[in-house]
Amino acid sequence: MILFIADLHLCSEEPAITAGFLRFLAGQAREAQALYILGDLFEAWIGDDDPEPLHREIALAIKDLVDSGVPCYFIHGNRDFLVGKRFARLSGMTLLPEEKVLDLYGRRILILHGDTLCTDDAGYQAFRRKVHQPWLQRLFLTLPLFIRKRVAAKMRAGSKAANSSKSVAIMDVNQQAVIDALTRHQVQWMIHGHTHRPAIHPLDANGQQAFRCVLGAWHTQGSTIKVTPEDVELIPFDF
Ligand code: LP5
Ligand code: MN
Repeated sequence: MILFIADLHLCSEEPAITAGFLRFLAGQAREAQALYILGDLFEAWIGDDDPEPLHREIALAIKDLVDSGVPCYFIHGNRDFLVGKRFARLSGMTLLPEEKVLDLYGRRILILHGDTLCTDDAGYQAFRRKVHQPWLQRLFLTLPLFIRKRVAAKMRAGSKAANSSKSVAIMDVNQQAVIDALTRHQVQWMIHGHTHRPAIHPLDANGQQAFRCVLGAWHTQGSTIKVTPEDVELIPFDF
């Protein structure tokens, strides 16, 4: 059994979510053969050198899971795309590229955060191209922490303001982008997060039955996708 989660948005202001994640790591995750975290584990990430105690607590809890024999993999989200090698080493997680195909019990599954599928959101895609430039990220990471915190807060405020005037449809995935991704990787399954609209959507991709599985965000409940030899299940659970 393989587990997938995304969009926990951990931060020190939401201790109930952190507690729920720590229970998940010490409990149901121990039964898994692997755990995949598909982005936005953290509410915002401004560099591995941020001394925020929560980050160390989370890293050590993940490390404990990895040391117990459950490998843990991470794909960056749009909030924590700056998670780097230092945090990966501390937590024992393996960082994956933004799209990865897994072969699980004979089922090929594309995994990704999901933001790249939201191609109708031109404003976001332009923003993403900018902040994904390696030179800009390197420059950002050289800034003093208090300045990085201010920039991140400005971005979060800008994002909230922009989202309030965007339609629900614009902020969901674009159907053609989904089909293109399935076609590019020659798969009939994908698992992603980001949209916070948990569901398993059957769809037709080039005349073939395909499935798009969307993880839920962790607000008042946890959300996980469980892949077994028989099934792919979306499971909400209490903290
Ligand atoms: O995150 P969420 O759910 O609010 O909305 C996302 C998209 N927004 C983002 C922006 C993030 O929230 C910001 C995270 C910052 C953390 C790390 C800082 C590291 C900086 C590194 C620099 C190299 O991802 C949102 C989508 C939505 O998902 C749904 O898909 O719509 O996209 C936007 O809101 C983008 C806007 O359209 C334009 C962005 C305005 C940002 C203003 C920038 C001001 C910068 C000032 C800097 C001095
Ligand atoms: Mn996201």
